[in-house]
Amino acid sequence: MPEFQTLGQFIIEKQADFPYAKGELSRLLRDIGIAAKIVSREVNKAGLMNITGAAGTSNIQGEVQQKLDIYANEQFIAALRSGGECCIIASEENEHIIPINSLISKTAKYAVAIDPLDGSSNIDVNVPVGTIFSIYRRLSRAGSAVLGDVLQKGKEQVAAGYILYGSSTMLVYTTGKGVNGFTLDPAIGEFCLSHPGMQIPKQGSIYSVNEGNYVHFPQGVKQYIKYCQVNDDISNRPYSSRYIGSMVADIHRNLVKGGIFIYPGTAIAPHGKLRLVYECNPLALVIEQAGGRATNGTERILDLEVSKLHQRSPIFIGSAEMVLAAEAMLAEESLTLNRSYLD
Ligand code: AHM
Ligand code: MG
Repeated sequence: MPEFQTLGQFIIEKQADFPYAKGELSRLLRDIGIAAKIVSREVNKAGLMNITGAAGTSNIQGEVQQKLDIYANEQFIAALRSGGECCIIASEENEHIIPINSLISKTAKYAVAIDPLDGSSNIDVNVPVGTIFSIYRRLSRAGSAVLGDVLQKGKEQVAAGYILYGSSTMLVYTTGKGVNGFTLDPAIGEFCLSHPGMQIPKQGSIYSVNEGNYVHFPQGVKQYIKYCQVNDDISNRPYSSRYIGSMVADIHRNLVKGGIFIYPGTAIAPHGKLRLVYECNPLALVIEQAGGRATNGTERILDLEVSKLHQRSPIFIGSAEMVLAAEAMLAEESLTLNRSYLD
């Protein structure tokens, strides 16, 4: 008997929790796991081969595409296309949705949104990167799938997760019944259950934010950062500041150790930087399922209306009590602003 349960065995076992399931979601998760292994192999070769650096193109956000962004995008699309369970893909790297028009996918039930390689500007310097994925049940009934199939509120996700290409490669996912983490054992080429039933501590002592943007932050965020830095034995402050600049890695660390990740809106970029459909929503589902909290400062991320594929949202995500404290300071800021209008 192997010491660890593999991802494949785990998925099949969990399928029994859904008595009417026909195995489509299980197969879709398996397809994502296969693409993850291929991308992991390539990421681990970065530096040895001519696969790092910019590809000479930009994506719809105007961001420089790295060669590995394009490679990861192709691998996930190919795996989802050939798997037959996905009818449409939305990717950070593609301006428009990618309908999958094969005979089998016409009846496929699931829509997938992905950020194939998040934080890829870090790849040249050997810093962890990740893949983020989000799965919805298809809403359209017949013919080709449509944009509305992926533009659903985050709370409608049937599964979501991420792959972290770090010191080891991990796949962490939820189907709405808790969060489980798997580590890739390179010797056998399998993801093995290493972190069952992940729970984020209610209170942590790490805050993650790009403080270089401090001057542009709303007053409430500035106040929360100052609060994190104040000496207080009872609440174990000052907290540690940890910011990798790879959202998956920052959120994974905070999930394991307890902490808050913040990417706020600013006067220059009121909606922040991170994308709702394939970055904020999937990570919000994972963190909520692990007992944490994710908001845009005032509203739950998973309840936000989605109107555009590449829509951005501010995000405050992590240990529930830390997110609540940050929200309270933002609320105080808007109260003060309202009062000054009335004066
Ligand atoms: P990307 O999707 O282009 O890789 O950008 C997303 C990344 C996140 O992983 C990370 O949290 C953030 O950008 C860092 O942005 P910044 O450099 O502004 O702090
Ligand atoms: Mg990204």
